[in-house]
Amino acid sequence: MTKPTIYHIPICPFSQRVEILLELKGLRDAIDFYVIDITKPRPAWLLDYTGGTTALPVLVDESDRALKESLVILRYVEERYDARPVARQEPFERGLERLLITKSDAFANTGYGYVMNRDRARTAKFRDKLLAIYRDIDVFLSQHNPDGTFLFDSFGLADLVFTPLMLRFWFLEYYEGFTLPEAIEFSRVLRWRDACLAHPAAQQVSFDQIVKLYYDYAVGFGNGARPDGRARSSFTFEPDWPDRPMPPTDKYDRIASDAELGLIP
Ligand code: GAZ
Repeated sequence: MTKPTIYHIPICPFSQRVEILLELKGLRDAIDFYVIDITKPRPAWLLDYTGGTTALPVLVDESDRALKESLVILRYVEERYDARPVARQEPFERGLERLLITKSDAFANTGYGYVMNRDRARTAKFRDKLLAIYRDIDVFLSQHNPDGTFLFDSFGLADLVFTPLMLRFWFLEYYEGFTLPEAIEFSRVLRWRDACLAHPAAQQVSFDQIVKLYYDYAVGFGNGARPDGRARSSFTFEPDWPDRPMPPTDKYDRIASDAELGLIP
């Protein structure tokens, strides 16, 4: 191997983080990307690299050493290819960047919990929790860069950590009718979100792609698992998503068949 390889799932928000970072550095070709089909069992050689865990992305360097966890891989890429820094350079600003990043796990878990939930009695709780996190981010951005768009003057490390998650949350718009209220308490975070989603380095996925591929999540089945009665996962590469219809939105009442989702080759 002459360059590092990242084993990934193209639709995964965690691997999109690394793609965005490389794009910002103008180094999209510095790392090879190798697609793993999440609907099939992981190959043994991959499990050897990870010590048995199955989550992706995983980076393998030229000396055959492996790193996992997207936030760790981001730091590695940032520090190894340091000609065009994306992370802040000043220690205090780095601190603020990390502080915002610490909010990303709860943000991800809440959004994914919300889309996967099929119990109507719990829907409002997920919505409120997600809104509370958005409000908290609004406060943070308002405190540290009230008049700006991103956390600092340009799209940086903390912004790019959240962007793939906010893009995935298109599934909340489609399946839950969730949008951020146009209220004063969300105005700063709305400006940030809109600019993150529109950033040229973050255009790896589209609305229809997210909605179609994540159908199984919306009916409660994550990570390539298949709902009962279905032979194929909505994450399948064949037929590819552009050739399939938009899925039904009534996720609480029923689970669509392979045929209805256009999953039959
Ligand atoms: N912490 C890791 C990182 O790299 O940052 C997480 C990586 C990860 O979860 N990767 C997923 C994976 O490879 C794909 S993206 N899964 C296959 C496997 O065998 O583990 C997120 C959720 C969630 C469900 C799914 C995902 C998700 O909550 O996007 O919450 C954040 C998976 C139920």
